[in-house]
Amino acid sequence: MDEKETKRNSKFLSLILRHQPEQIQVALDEEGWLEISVLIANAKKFRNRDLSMEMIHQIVAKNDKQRFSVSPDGKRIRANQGHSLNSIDLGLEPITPPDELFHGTVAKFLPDIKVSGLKKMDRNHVHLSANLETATSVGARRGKPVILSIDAKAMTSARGEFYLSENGVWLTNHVAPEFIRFPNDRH
Ligand code: HQG
Repeated sequence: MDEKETKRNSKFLSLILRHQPEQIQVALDEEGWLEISVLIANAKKFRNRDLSMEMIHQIVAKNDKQRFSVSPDGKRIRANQGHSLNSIDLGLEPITPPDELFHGTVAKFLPDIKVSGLKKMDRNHVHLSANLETATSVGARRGKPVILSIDAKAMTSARGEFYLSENGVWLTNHVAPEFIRFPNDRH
């Protein structure tokens, strides 16, 4: 698989494992797992896409953001985060976050975020990161990045819960505006 094909297949796995498994007539289990053999067979049958066990293991191992995991027995695969299917519960336990987390977005969303906070939008969680670089590249997907700082410590004290995905993305259900510091806020 060359780099282009790897990327194309990785996007296909994201589509099936996060958003639309029905595209190849499969269902994920409640924690998001799918049998790799079924994935390969149905990708061929319904999309005429040639995947192999080796290619899938290569994508899982090399993926730039470690988006996927293979089960300990090597038979199943799931996306580590980013789902829009609300039937999926990754089974993550709440964990104490660093005092400060970051979220990268763009200016046009700020008026809404100032009023209603950070919402999950089409995904199952709000995605946050522990470092500025990641937040900057997440925001840059949509234009000039604007970085919001999240007072995770205060949110935790207020009983907010955080989860850490297998690939290091911090997840929560909602961030209320009072826990967000906007770039032009005085401090
Ligand atoms: C914004 C990628 C208006 C939010 C990335 C974001 C990440 C609001 C957009 C992962 C809002 C949702 C997630 C509100 C939030 N009003 N806009 N109240 N609250 N927003 O893609 O965090 O490559 O669902 O700021 O790297 O951008 O897919 O979330 O701009 O890790 O693996 O609504 O997706 O990872 O967009 O990105 P998204 P995100 P992958």
